[in-house]
This record gives sequence, structure tokens and C-alpha cells, in this order.
Amino acid sequence: MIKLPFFNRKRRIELQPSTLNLENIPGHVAIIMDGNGRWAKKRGLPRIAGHKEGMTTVRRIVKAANRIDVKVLTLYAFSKENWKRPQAEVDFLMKLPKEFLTTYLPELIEENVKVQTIGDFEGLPSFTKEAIKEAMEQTKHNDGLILNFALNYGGRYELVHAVQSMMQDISDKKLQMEDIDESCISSYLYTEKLSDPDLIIRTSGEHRLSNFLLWQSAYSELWFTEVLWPDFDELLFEQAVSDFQNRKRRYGGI
Ligand code: V07
Repeated sequence: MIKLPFFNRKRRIELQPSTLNLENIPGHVAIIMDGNGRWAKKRGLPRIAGHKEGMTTVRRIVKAANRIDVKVLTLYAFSKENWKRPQAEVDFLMKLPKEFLTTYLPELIEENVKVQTIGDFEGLPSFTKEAIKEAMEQTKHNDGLILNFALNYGGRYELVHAVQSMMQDISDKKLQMEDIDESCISSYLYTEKLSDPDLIIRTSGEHRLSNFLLWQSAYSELWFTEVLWPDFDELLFEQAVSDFQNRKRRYGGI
């Protein structure tokens, strides 16, 4: 068991002692941040109040992930299906990336975090795209935690998009049918350059993937909690990682 140092020089952030084994940290953690609306309802608040509170949890968990040296943190912020929500809620959600970055981008830069997204980026409103492009530009040389937001993302849509791109490349003679294998398909997904998630966390008591990282989750460990996303914290995050470390991964072997 290796104890965390109290100060990580490269990332210039304070560290708390932890009982986690730092030799077996999941490289890629993905989270379905569910329960924001329910958190608000319980308090007699509008759903958007829960989304706003959920943003502060994002900040906390990014810090926690960075601290234990997770390489990639993918957060499911907005699905392709979420457009079906009431217009006022969708409008509010689309303003959150800009609000989040206005508040936290300086800290993310300070902590060597690299901001990326997966999903149908072009389908987002231009003010959302501009804020995110600016953050990606300003963090593109950072080599610490990759903070990967799934925005306007759907796992089935991602596969449709990949098949369309592959067919286009076949027609343009850039790809041959004989060369299509699993790694080729992976390279046509939004996650092309990322490893598959080792651990997928879902808050708020639902036990589904809900169209999240369908191809990439083939061998992921799944971890669920009843706790609603705005109440999720670094201790629970470390609990999820610790439980992950105690599981045996077999990838179909014995
Ligand atoms: C959103 C807050 C977290 C709970 C889940 C839903 C609401 C952060 C972002 C974000 C996205 C891109 C980016 C920077 C921040 C965000 C949406 C919703 C749509 F570059 N939180 N958050 N985006 N929620």
C-alpha cells in the first residue's frame, strides 16, 4: 500500500492522505451524473437548480480524479435524448458549459487539465460551441487529466456516425473492407484516441447504461450508488475506485 504524498508538485494541488492503492488506479473513469432533477424536487426547487448544484459536484470530482492520477474522466453531461426535455430546461442546460468554464477554466488550466468532448458537437448551439472551443484551445497542451464531456452524445448514434464515416472512406479508397476489425471500428468512434473506460459510475439508483459508451463498455466494471449526483462527493468517488480495485477483471478469460 502506497500512501499519497501531501503535495503533488506538477499539478500544484494539495493532497489529503488516502487509503487507496495508487498502483491500480482505473485509467479511465466514466460517470452517468444522474439525479439532479430529483435532488431539486426533494427540496421544492425547480429542476434547473439541481443541474446548477450538479456543476459544483463536477468541479469536486475533477479535483478528486486528478488527485489520485486518473488519466481520463468522461462525464455524461447531455445525451441525444435530452433534447426531448422541456425547452426551458434544454436552454438552461446549454448555458452550463459556458457558465462552468467562465468560473472554473482558470483552475483547470492551473491543474494541468485538458478539456475535450465526445458527441455530435456540431448539433450544439453556437454560444455553447464557442465556449468549449476556447477551453479546448487553452488546454490543448496540458498533459494531465483529460476531462472529457459527453455532450449531445448517444452510443447508437456514435456507431451510426462511425459506419457512415467508414463507408465514405471505403468509397474514397482510404479504407478497405478487409481492414475492418475491432480496432478499426474503435478508431472511428468519438473516443478514437482514448482507452476504454475501466470503471463506469452511475448515481441516483438507476442500473442502466442509457446509451452511454455502448461499444467501449464491453469490459468496464460498473458501480452504482443511490446517492444523487449533487450529493456525490470525493469520498464516494474513492469508494468506487477502491471497490474497483477489489474486483477481478477477466475480459472473458478465466
Ligand atoms: C451540465 C451539470 C452536471 C450534472 C449533469 C447535468 C447538468 C458541466 C458541463 C460542461 C460541459 C462542457 C464543458 C464544460 C462544462 C455541463 C451540461 C450540463 C450540458 F466544456 N456540467 N454540465 N454541461 N450539468
